[in-house]
Parts: sequence; structure tokens; C-alpha cells
Amino acid sequence: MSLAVEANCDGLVGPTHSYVGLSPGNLASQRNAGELSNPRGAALEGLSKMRRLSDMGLPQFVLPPHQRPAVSLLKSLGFSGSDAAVIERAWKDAPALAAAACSASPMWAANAATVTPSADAADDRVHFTPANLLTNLHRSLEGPQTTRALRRLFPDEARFAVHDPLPAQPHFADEGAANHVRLCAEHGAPGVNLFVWGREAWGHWDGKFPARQTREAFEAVQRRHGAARAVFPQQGRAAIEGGAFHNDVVCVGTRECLFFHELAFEDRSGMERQVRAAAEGLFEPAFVEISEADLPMADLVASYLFNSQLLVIPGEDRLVLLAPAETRDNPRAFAVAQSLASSNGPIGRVEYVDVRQSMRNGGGPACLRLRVVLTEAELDAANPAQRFAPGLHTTLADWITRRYRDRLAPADLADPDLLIECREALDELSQILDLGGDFYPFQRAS
Ligand code: SUG
Repeated sequence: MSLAVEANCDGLVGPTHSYVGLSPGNLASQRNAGELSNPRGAALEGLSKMRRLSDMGLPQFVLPPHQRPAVSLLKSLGFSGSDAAVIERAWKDAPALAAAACSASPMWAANAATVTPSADAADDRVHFTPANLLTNLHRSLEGPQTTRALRRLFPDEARFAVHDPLPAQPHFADEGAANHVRLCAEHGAPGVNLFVWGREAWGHWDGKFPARQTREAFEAVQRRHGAARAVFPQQGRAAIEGGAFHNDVVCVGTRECLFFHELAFEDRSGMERQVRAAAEGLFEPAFVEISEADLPMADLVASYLFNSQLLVIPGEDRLVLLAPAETRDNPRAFAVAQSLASSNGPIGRVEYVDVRQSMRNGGGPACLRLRVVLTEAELDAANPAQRFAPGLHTTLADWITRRYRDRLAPADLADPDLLIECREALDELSQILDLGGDFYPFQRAS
């Protein structure tokens, strides 16, 4: 077994962060549609969270925002002329398409890809399958640029395999690591991989809200990666109906601990049996389950208790749960968090972090990061300019403060000046993070 750490790769919030109500089944996104957003505040909140983890001694990386507005989408749908003309026409004739082209959704890096560490992969490389995110139009734009971003961050093909996204067919609807959990004795040891799916490709889905992940998508990811000890539990239908559009809204796991809500899995005891069988001889799984009586779904979704980062902190035996501030604000969720910390279980402490701008779009602390377990040699092979450190924090905070607006109404997304501001900002960022002069489509076009 090699020594390994869990690195967090957080999506930097982009300058078009807005509340447009693009995600059915994501109750926060629906409720806050039309509100004023604060892109600068959102990006600084995300940056502070990265700083917090980096200060805890955990490796942290920055994933760059994507180019938005995605004028190429609008052009492919028949709008023509200069970029400014395309945006103006699209907002007049097809505002839903224009809004989708402006979303800053790549910030939710838990949906960027599914990751298999080398300890679990058939060929000893770290494998990534970028998610095709095809259930929602605005998110379906992300796959190709995410692929480019992961190849830039993890360039060494002898150590890293960044696959293409799965075919863009409803059969293979894939939302990445938000529906994947890895349990293990310690990060570098062989793990058990839970691939949690919402519907079967050839089945009939009649839920009120979309089931975004198919079983067949995850079976393909598992085959591509050669991911060992895989189990495929079904998401609870009641959880999806209650607003848990990804499994990470009702479940989080790290090391031997699976922390989840009673309604998270359709067949809860079947899940436990399969995980125990896969972990046999490796580690004893710890199932920490919270009942619907203690935390009803409505409070779960309002508080996002399970959308926390469950962390192994150097020098600490028990795990630390980094929960959103909304958990502290919700009396029932707060009581559950308090009882976790005072019981003798695997979670020793709960801390809170303010990512309220992201939360209003249904993205908590766990949504903002992609976890990548890396050996020391793999860690050293990642792009050093994207590694978070106090110096990079200062540089990025200055860049955000200069480049981002602090208020954005949905109607402002139609402003042609915003397009120019975004491109200038991203051009500068590509230098800060050493992404090369051809990272963004607009750089390749000029
Ligand atoms: O896909 N929200 C995202 C939130 C993703 C949360 N990620 C995880 N649970 N891992 C989504 O629903 C809202 C955008 C808008 O409405 O403007 C949005 O896309």
C-alpha cells in the first residue's frame, strides 16, 4: 500500500454566477430564480473555503471557471452575427437558451468527473471520466472543457488517464462524483466504490423530478477505470422526490465511515450487505444513519447537512465534518450535528463554512469540490500553478476583486459588456494558473 492523500479540487466560481432557476428538482435553484446574485462574493466564499482546507494541511487545487456566455451554443442553435449580436438576439427570442449559455455551473466540481484512485484501478493509474451532465442543458455544456481542464491539471499520461465523457445519450446520463462514494481503511489502501444510480437506462422513470444518473453510465465508468470492489446501490426514490437530485445531498463517506439519511438508498439493507461483502478482509465499515424522524427530508434539504466535506485531518484520529452554515441555522440539523460530535462514532467534530451564494443554487461545500486520492508522486505530477497556497490566495482574491461584479440580476446577463469582462478576466486567469494561451475557446479563435 502506498501513502496517499485526498486532494480537493475546487471549482472557482465564474463571473456569471446567477440565479436563473435552471435545475428542476433542485429546490434552491427553483426558489431563488430571479434573485440578485453576487459573483464576487461567491468567488471569495469559495476561495476562503479552499484556504480553510489548505490551512488544515490538506492538498487543495483550483479548477478554472469555463468560458461563459457560451456563444458557441447559441451559434450552433442558429443565432448569427457578432458575439454581441448573438447574445442580444438570443435574449430577445429564446431567453431560456440564453440563460443556459450563461450559467456558472462548472463551479460545482463534484459533478466534474468520477475518479478512481490508482489503488483501485486495474492499471495503477488515476482514472477520470468527465461527466456528460446531459440531464440539464446548461450543465451539458461542461464535459469538453472539463476534460481539457483535467488534462491540464493532471498532464502525465503515465500516471493519469483522463477519458472522454460517456456518449451524450440519455442511457448514459452521468453526473460524476456527486453520486460516487469511496470507503477504505485509509486513503492509499484498496477501497470499496459505491456507484449510486437513480434510474436504469431501459427502465421507465416516472418520478416527479429527473433521476440524473443511470446505472448503465456508472457500469461503463467502472469498466473503463477497472475500478475494483464496485457496488451499485440505487438512490432512494423518496430522496429524489424530496429534492435530493444527487446522492451527495443525502450521503457522504470517507475512510470507513458512510454517513447517510434513512431515505438515501432504495434498498438500505441490501446496500449495507454489499458494502460489507466488498470490504471483507480490508476494513470494517461504519454506517452512521440519520432517521427521517430526527431529520425530515425538508430540513435535510434546507440544511444540506450531508453535503458536507468529511475530512481526514493530519494528526487527528476522528473525522471532521465541514458543514454549510445553513446546518447551524436549522435547529433539527444542528441537533443532529451536535449529537454526532458528542457520540463516540467516527465523526469527532463538526465545523461550519459559509458558502451561501452557492447554496442558493443548491450547491454546498461538498458540491464545490472534486476529491482525488493521490500518492505523493501523483501529487507532485499535478500542475503546480493550480496548487492552492497563501500566495495564490492573495493573487486570486485580488483578481476576483478587480474583475468580478458584486451584483448581477438575471437581466444583466444580456449585457454585451459582461462578455468582454468575462473574457478579459479568464485571459488573465489562464496566465495566473499557467493554463497555456489556448485553454479557452476564445483564445483559440483569436
Ligand atoms: O446541478 N445547480 C446545480 C447544483 C449542483 C450541486 N452539486 C452537487 N450536489 N454535487 C445543479 O442543479 C443551478 C443553476 C441555476 O439555476 O441557475 C444549478 O445548476
